[in-house]
Amino acid sequence: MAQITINNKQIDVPDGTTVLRAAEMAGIHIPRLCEHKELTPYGGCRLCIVEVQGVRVPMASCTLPVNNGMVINTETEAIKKSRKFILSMLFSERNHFCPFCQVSGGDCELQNAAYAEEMTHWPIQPGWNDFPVDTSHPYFVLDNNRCILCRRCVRACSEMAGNFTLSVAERGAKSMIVADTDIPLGESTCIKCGSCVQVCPTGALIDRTSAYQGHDEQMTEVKSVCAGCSVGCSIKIMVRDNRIVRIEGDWDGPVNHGALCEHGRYDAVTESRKRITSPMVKKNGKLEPVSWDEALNTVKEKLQALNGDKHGVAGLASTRLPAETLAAFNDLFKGKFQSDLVTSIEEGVPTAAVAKYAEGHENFEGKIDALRTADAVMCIGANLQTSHMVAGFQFKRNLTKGTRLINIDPEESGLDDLANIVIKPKAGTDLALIRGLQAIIAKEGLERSSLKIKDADKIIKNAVAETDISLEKLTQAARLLANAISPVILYGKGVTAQRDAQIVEALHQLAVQIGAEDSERNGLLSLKGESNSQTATLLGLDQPFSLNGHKVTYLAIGDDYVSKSLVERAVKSAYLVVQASYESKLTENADVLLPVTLWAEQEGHYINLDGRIRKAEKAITAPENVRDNLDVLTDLAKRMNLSLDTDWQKAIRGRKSSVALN
Ligand SMILES: Nc1nc2c(c(=O)[nH]1)N[C@H]1C(S)=C(S)[C@@H](COP(=O)(O)OP(=O)(O)OC[C@H]3O[C@@H](n4cnc5c(=O)[nH]c(N)nc54)[C@H](O)[C@@H]3O)O[C@H]1N2
Ligand SMILES: Nc1nc2c(c(=O)[nH]1)N[C@H]1C(S)=C(S)[C@@H](COP(=O)(O)OP(=O)(O)OC[C@H]3O[C@@H](n4cnc5c(=O)[nH]c(N)nc54)[C@H](O)[C@@H]3O)O[C@H]1N2
Ligand code: SF4
Ligand code: SF4
Ligand code: SF4
Ligand SMILES: [Mo]
Repeated sequence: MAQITINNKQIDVPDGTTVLRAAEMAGIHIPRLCEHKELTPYGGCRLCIVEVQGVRVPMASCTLPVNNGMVINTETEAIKKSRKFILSMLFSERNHFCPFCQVSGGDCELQNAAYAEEMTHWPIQPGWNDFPVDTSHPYFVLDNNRCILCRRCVRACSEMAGNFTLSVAERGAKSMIVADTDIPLGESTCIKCGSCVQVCPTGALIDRTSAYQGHDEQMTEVKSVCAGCSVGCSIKIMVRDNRIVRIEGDWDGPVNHGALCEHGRYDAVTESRKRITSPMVKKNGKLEPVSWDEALNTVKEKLQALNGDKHGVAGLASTRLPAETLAAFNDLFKGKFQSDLVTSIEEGVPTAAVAKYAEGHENFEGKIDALRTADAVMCIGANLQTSHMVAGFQFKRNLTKGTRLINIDPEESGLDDLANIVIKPKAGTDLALIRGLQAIIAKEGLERSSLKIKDADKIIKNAVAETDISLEKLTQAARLLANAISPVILYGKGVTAQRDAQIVEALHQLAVQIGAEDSERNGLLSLKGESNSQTATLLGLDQPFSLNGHKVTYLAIGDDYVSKSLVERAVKSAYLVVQASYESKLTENADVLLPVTLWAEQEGHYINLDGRIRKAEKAITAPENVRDNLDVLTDLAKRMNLSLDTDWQKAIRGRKSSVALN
């Protein structure tokens, strides 16, 4: 600990704390522009200068570590004067003609900093040089004329997204933010996560969809959870006039720490599917708008006519629906109707094998956080460049700092370019491969915990033969893993789609063997697909969807996308009830269509891939005549004199979880 004095206030702070952070702990705000709590301090804008007793020149507090006995002043006349001068310089370097800027009037940190110093004009004549404006990106515009070269965007791109697209070209006053080797952003390696836009303190990075749609103070901020995938990033939904204007990453999010991927940030604001706005019933081969009463009574009669036949109704629900809805759905069709086919849109592909193994090994999986400190990551059957991207960010950002990556995927994958070792085994040979790695580690004497493997040579030979990967390459991978201090094993659909709990067991054994799992941390993680896959699996909604003479099919699709293969299977059904938000090939074929809320129009709980149970909030109100997903199910049940079990917390505990729930 170090004892310091800031503005006559004494405070003890841990060694290594920066003066800026120490001041914050003491409740003292130091103005800053380039500094950001999720980014490495850079000391570029100099706005955070303070006076340190015994030091002649003002010091940038964001990069200055505390010293025991340090005496600091942040508000002396000299400091205030310097701050104004620094701001004047920043304003004069480029074009900051605020009236033309979309962030002017409340959302610009540069402008706000000037107002805080009671500045009303720029004492220095502004420069008139023209800098390039890059409009090639689908989601944002980069206007270098408004850039203050704080490099937050550059750091966000590398430290948050792990993408290293942005950098600074040229020097001094000519410096410019560029993508890759100074190519248009729209043609660059940018993965469109928008992190750079979120951190830009000025109007240099302009969000195309939300620009000029209102200032932050005119919007309601709803903290929620992204329903885009099983990572479960924390978000802030910015709403104005019942419209989602923008989605931002929540800096307090326990999984994402502010980062989002393209889907989480932009899908909701660029949605182009057509909403269903009225209940419909097929009459003479044509869907006709009807009242809710008529639609639900039609379904009720159809269901009651089944007379308890186990092949009567088949149910399928989206894994994007909240836990409350999934539990009610499960209780209605499995509990009350005793149907033999009640499942989810994912059919347990990402989760069933994991859940099966969990029956004997509850909570064997770890937390996403392990990725942030991993020095080696083995990625098997998961493409983090296209799916679960924010999970990928957590280690991609460290690949330039020594973290090593092994990518195991029979197909070309975006991760190959980033990996230290690329293994392309024959598809479906993962079990042999993992056992081979185990045997090599044992044979080389590198085990942290012995698996007591017999016949190692035979297993290794088999691995080489089955996978078609050389012994040298397998040995390289085995050594890298076994020698790591904090390894993580990540596996996805490429593995889980094989529906083989033995592969999960082998991966778990490997994790134990290399010390990825100990009392301190657990570096074994499966990617679970959609936002509520884990909930669906805990409810037992994870069998293949294969209709077998069922008379009625009830599809609670919500706002999910519908795959071709699902449509092909569903349209064969004798009678189709579709509960959905958007029109699709599936709704075209419905006999009854029930229009329902989408994720932001309803509230409810989600369990992400590492077992966090969190509530997504209602941010906007659904159009008239569109009803809540859960409401529709409860109303339907009520019409049949059934009362649904709403205790979802209890229902999900009917099965052992692969990951601790909290
Ligand atoms: N941005 C975005 N994110 C998503 C989704 C999305 O649509 N968009 N979808 C979500 C959903 S529903 C899911 S299920 C997940 C899927 O996310 P992941 O679990 O990461 O699955 P995939 O992206 O399909 O990647 C699987 C990889 O496994 C490889 N593979 C195929 N066969 C084998 C094999 O036999 N062995 C091995 N080792 N690998 C194999 C494939 O080539 C592919 O690269 O992503 C979720 N996240
Ligand atoms: N045999 C087998 N069955 C499976 C699976 C499997 O791997 N093998 N996977 C299971 C899983 S995990 C899932 S999630 C399901 C569905 O998994 P898939 O069958 O892989 O479905 P997708 O093709 O990803 O998505 C469905 C449709 O939605 C569209 N779509 C997806 N994302 C977007 C988007 O962001 N914008 C727009 N405009 N369109 C989008 C796609 O173009 C596609 O036509 O199938 C499940 N069933
Ligand atoms: S959107 Fe993401 S990947 Fe693209 S430049 Fe910005 S931070 Fe980098
Ligand atoms: S574009 Fe924005 S975030 Fe990037 S350096 Fe310029 S002002 Fe800073
Ligand atoms: S990684 Fe998944 S949860 Fe996170 S923002 Fe992207 S889609 Fe949403
Ligand atoms: Mo999925």
